[in-house]
Amino acid sequence: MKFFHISDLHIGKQLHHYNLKEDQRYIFNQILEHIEREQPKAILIAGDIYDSAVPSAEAVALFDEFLTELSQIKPEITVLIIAGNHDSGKRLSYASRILNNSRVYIAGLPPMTEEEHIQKVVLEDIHGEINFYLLPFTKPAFVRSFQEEGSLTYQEAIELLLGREEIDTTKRNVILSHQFYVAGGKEPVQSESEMHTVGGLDQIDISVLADFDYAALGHIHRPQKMGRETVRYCGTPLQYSISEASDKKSITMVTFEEKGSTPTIEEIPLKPLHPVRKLEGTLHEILENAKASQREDFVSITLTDDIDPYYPKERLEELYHRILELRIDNARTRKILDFSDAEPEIMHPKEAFLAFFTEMHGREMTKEESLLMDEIILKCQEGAE
Ligand SMILES: [Mn+2]
Repeated sequence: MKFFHISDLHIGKQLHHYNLKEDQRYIFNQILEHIEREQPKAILIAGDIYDSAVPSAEAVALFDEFLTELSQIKPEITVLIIAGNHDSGKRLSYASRILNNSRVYIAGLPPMTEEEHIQKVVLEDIHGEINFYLLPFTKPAFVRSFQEEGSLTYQEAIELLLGREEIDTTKRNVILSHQFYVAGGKEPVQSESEMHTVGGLDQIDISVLADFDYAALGHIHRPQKMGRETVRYCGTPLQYSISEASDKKSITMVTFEEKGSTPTIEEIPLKPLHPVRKLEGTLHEILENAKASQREDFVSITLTDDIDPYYPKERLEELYHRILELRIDNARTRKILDFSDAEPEIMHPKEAFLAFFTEMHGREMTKEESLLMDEIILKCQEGAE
């Protein structure tokens, strides 16, 4: 059986104030094309469907569009969805029982009462059944009702929930989970667009997943295996921060044969509409090397000119239409950073401007310029009164 593993769609997310709707639609269409080509039996979406617990109408419409198109191109596909830490489990599972009729299974919240269990979806192939366990993002507080006294760690909460299930290890078992997993104390490689608790309290060792032949993880935005090949974060479908500029995004495709055999795992590359790039150099170098083909890309530019260039943003904007940030890294900005802890000093406006002018131009003001500045400051002060 072949299935796709994706996660952390973060529909509705903005990248430095840029709306990513078109970028997200573009990437969903690519995922749909790969589904048509590869014909997986299921698609697993391991949490963080939306970027916020209360997604915008636009975000909900975009996910609806994706599911609708999916059901048109491949009506028999099974869609397995869990909530992530960014989602509201309750909202996400709205109408989930009706959706089961369309083979869409959504687990918003983990079991919270004695009667409830982790949602299990059984699919079949020529080798028999595969059990898919849908474990949404879980906080220790969610499972409080199972615990008489004392508080649980994240690790204990997940152990408790998995311990309540009778997992038939003679069959193939797959889990969808959205947590911060570590492998023997080794943390996953992270990026700036994730969010987890400080101090590592949310860490869970992958040993809790020992009964599963494959763990489809969400939460960490870089694709990577955790410990063994079959415990994997698939990563986001798009670059969601500048720190992900060199990341290659992909769909993780898993093909299972009989129980006990190693599944085949492939990463199908996804190509963004507007890649995120980091550029560094003097203004002249960057203007000189700008490629027309990258004009629409998201760029983070670091200028290294010794003397701060004049109106750099305006000049760069002629060649790059989506500038995420513009930084200046030279002796002056480094000097400012070095002293950034010091108490700010309040200077006379003229004095402050003189210092600024000298830094910008690398020379003192002429007598004429200085007199002109006196006049300007006087006018400003009169105007303020
Ligand atoms: Mn996420």
